[in-house]
Amino acid sequence: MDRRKFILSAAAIPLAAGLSSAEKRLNTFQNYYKRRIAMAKFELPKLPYEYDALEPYIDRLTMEIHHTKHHQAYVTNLNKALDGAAGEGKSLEDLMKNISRYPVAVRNNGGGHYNHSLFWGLMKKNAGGFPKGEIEKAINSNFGSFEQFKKQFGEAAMVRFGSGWAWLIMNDGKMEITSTPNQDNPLMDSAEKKGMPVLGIDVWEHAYYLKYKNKRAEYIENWWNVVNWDEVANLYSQSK
Ligand code: MN3
Repeated sequence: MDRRKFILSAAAIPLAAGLSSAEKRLNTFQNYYKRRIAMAKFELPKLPYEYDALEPYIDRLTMEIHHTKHHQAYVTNLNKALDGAAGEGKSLEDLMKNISRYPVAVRNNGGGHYNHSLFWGLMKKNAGGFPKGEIEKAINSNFGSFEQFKKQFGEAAMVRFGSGWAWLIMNDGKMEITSTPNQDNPLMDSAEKKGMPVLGIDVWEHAYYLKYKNKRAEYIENWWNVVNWDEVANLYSQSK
C-alpha cells in the first residue's frame, strides 16, 4: 500500500462509524477523498502591501477595486465552475497546464486567479529601477539592453487588442516576450507561445482606467516604477 492510499484508508475508517449500510456503501475511500477535496476552495490572497502603496503610479481606488472586486470575482466564479466538476481539488498550475480540457468558465476565472495572484507580487512600494544580477544578464543577452527589453515589452502590451496581458516568459531556457487575450496566460496548453511567466502586466482597462482613462501607453510607462525586480529575479531563478 502506498502512502497516499494508506492515508486515505486510515482517514476513512472513523467516518464509517454510525452510518447506515447505504451510507457505508457510499463511503468508499474514493468517495471520502472526493468529498474531502470538495471542501478545498480557492481563496483571494492578501495583497502583500497597502492599497495606496503603489501611489502615485497606480492609485488606491484602482488597487482596491481590482483586488476586492475583480480578483475576488475570479476566485468566486472559479470555485463555482469547479464545484463538483472535473478539476476540483487540482492545483491552479495543474488546471492551467491542462486548460483545454476544461469549460471556458474555468479557463477565464482560473486564468484570472492565476494572473492576478502573480501580478500583485510583481509590484512593490518604492520599487522599479533596474534588474540586477542573473536576470539583468539574461535580459541584456536576450534583448541587447534593458531599454530594448522595455521597448519590446511595452509594444507587446500596447498592441494587445482589447483586454489581456503582456508577458516575459522562459521557454526552454530562452527568454521571450509574448501577450495573451482575456485571462489566458503562457502556462495554458492552449497558449500560442508557451512558457513560465516571470513578469506580466495587466492591460485590461480595469487596471488603469480610473487614473489614466484611455491612455494605456502612459499606464505602461508609469508601471515600470512599481516593478518588483526581486520577485522577477526569483521567478526567473525558479524557471531555469
Ligand atoms: Mn485585472
